[in-house]
This record gives sequence, C-alpha cells and structure tokens, in this order.
Amino acid sequence: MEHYETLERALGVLVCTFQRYCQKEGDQRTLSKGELKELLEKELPSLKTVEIKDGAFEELMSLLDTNKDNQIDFEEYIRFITAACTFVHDFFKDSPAVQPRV
Ligand SMILES: [Ca+2]
Repeated sequence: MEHYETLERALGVLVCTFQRYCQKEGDQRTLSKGELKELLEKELPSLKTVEIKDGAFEELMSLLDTNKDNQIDFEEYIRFITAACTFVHDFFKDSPAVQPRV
C-alpha cells in the first residue's frame, strides 16, 4: 500500500463508521444515544481508560447534540471528530513528527 493513500482511507473510515452505526436502529441517518455509546465503546476503546461513567456520557451527548433533537446527525458527529483531532494534535504537537513510510 502506498502511504499517500492513508488520508483518503481515513476519510472513508470516518464516514463509513458513522453510516454503519446510524443504521442500527431508529432514524437511519442519525445516531441515537445507544448507537453513539456503542460507537464510542467499540471504535474508540482508549476512551475506556478515561472511563465514561453514565453522567459523563449524558454530558457528552448533550454537548454534541447542538440542535437538541436527541440524535447525533452527521454534522454533529463531524464536529466531535474535529474536536477529537484537535485533542490528538495538541497532545502530540511537541513530539517529533512521524516520518512517512517510503
Ligand atoms: Ca442532533
């Protein structure tokens, strides 16, 4: 695999992950609370070390659900991904850049 395809693949993963979970129950275009929870637990397992307690999850859900319809639509999901990317970027900004594999 050529390393320059990685970002394209990452974009596909971001979109496909949302689509896979939002189709599990209820509205097929949005994530319910249960779907969001499952997505976080299965796709971002490192969050477990932070331990999402029930109260913290409710808080995260209400932060992400900016139009307050109790569903996470794609735009709201992408805002969460942006925040997560910013967090990772800040976390690693003082580390040496990872060299692309040639
Ligand atoms: Ca919403």
